[in-house]
This record gives sequence, C-alpha cells and structure tokens, in this order.
Amino acid sequence: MSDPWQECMDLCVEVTKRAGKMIREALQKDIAVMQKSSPVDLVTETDQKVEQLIISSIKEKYPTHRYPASLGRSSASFYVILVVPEKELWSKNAIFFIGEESVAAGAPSVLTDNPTWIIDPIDGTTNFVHRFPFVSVSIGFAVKKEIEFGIVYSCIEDKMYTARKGKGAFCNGVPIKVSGQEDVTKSLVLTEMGFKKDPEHFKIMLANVKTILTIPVHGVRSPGSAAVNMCLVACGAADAYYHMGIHCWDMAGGAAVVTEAGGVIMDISGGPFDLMSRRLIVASSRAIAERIAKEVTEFSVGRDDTE
Ligand code: LIP
Repeated sequence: MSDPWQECMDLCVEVTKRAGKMIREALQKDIAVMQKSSPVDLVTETDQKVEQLIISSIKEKYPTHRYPASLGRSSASFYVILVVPEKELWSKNAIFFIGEESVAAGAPSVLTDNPTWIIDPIDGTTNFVHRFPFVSVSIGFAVKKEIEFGIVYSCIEDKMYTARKGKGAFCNGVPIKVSGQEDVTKSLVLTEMGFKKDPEHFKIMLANVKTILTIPVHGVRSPGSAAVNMCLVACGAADAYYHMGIHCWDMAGGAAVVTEAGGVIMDISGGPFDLMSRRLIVASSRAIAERIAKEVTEFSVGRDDTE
C-alpha cells in the first residue's frame, strides 16, 4: 500500500529548507525583538514571517488544510481562522494546523484525531536573537495523536533531521541512532534553564539540575532549542533530555526523530508521553529515562490544550 503521508513529508522537507534559508538571511540583518508572555519569552518578525511562509506554502499545495476552529479573524491579519459550522469542526476529512505564532495570534491549540501539522517556525528564538548557533525549524505531523513524521532543520548548522514512522531517522540523509547508553553515570544530560515567574518553580528547576549533576552524570548542557536537543539525543551526541514547560510545537518534530533513532520518550512522571502535556524525557535507553523520572521533581506547567 502506498504511504498516504509521504507527499506531505516531501513537501515539508522542501518548505523547511526554504524556511531555514529565510532565517539565515534574517541573521545578516538587524533583529527587532518583541516580548510575549514574559521578558524572557521572545518573538521576532522572522518567527512570524517564517510561519506565514510555511503555512502559505502548505496551503498552496493543499488549499483545504486549515485551523481547527471558528474563532473569526484574529488581530494579526495573516491568521485568518476559517469560520466553519460547529458540526464540521472535527470533520473526519479535515487536516489541521497548530502553529506557535498562529496560536499566539489567537488560533486554537487543540490536537484532535485529525491529521495535524504542528509547526514551530523558529525553535530557539532566544538563540536566534543572540545568534547562538542552535536555531531550528521544527514540524511534526500527527494522525490520531501519533506523530507520523517529523522534520527538524538546524539551519545554521545546515543539519536536516528527518524521520518517518517505522522507517528510521536521518541527518542529511545519513541514518542516525541513539548512543544506547544504559548507565546514567556515564551520560550527558540536556535540559533548559530559564527564569520562571513562580519562585517555587524556579527553585525546583534549579534543584533538579543539582540532583541530576550529583547522581553524578558526566555533565548537563543547555543548547537552547528543544527540537535540536532531541536530535542531539537521536544522533548519540547526548544521552538524555528532560524539560517541563515547553509546547507541542517544540516537541513534535524532534519526538519523531528521537523515537525513530531508537530512543525512548516518556512523560516526566515516567508515564506515557503526551504531546499536549508540555513536558517530556527523551533518552538513549529506558534505564536512563526512568532514572531521570525518579530523580526529577515535577511542577505544574498546565497543558497546551487547556490554556
Ligand atoms: C524554546 C525552546 C527552548 C526553551 C524555551 C522555548 P521557542 O522554544 O526550544 O528549549 O528553553 O523556553 O520554549 O520559543 O524558541 O520556539
């Protein structure tokens, strides 16, 4: 049987390349920075332009792909949310978008069983603003809430990570595999550290880093792009990555890559991974993922589909 999503994946790789080129060109110019939810939650015009490029390119080929709900016209003129009758919202044949900047502009963030493009135009916006070289375009495509394919283009490094469910993971066309490391004391662990508005959450985040370091592990690193972090685990350059407080668009592309590279993905509690839960652990082995789940203290980050 032919692969129903291969054509979407091929388009995705091509569009992601163009998006990466746009980001590299923007790095040559002045970057105007705006704030979203807090002084450390940044967005630039490039994030918005790249998402417009991605969504309009997909819509050019597939004009019926759309946002999932009828919210009317949002304040950003590009993000025209289709008004559709209530009964058609979850229509069987519809294919939806969830995009970081579309959601910021008022589009819904709901994952249904319908095929859904999950798009982060710039994963690592803070890195982009500082020209710190881990900046990626990340796109995942989920069907029945399972990721069918994922593309992460680390566009300054020019590394194109691709993964199709059941068909392996690749970097620039070359197959990649996790390290297979089982011994946490020999592992390199990735996480992200940032200011948290809630002082209790901030304390727990820092305490978690101390707990992981004192296992001891070989080291803890923070590259600054969730999608790149997952790809670093996927190609064996790191052995684990954990994070609380990211979004489905930060996770969808990389989740496919790390899973297809033989990695383990789970919730921070050690339970099953949930794309809308805003938290995850990925690792080279179940032993390391479970040990991190045991060591890390959780704090509440809400969900992508209820905020
Ligand atoms: C970012 C993540 C990063 C995390 C930031 C943010 P964005 O995504 O990739 O790892 O520390 O808080 O979520 O906002 O650049 O797409």
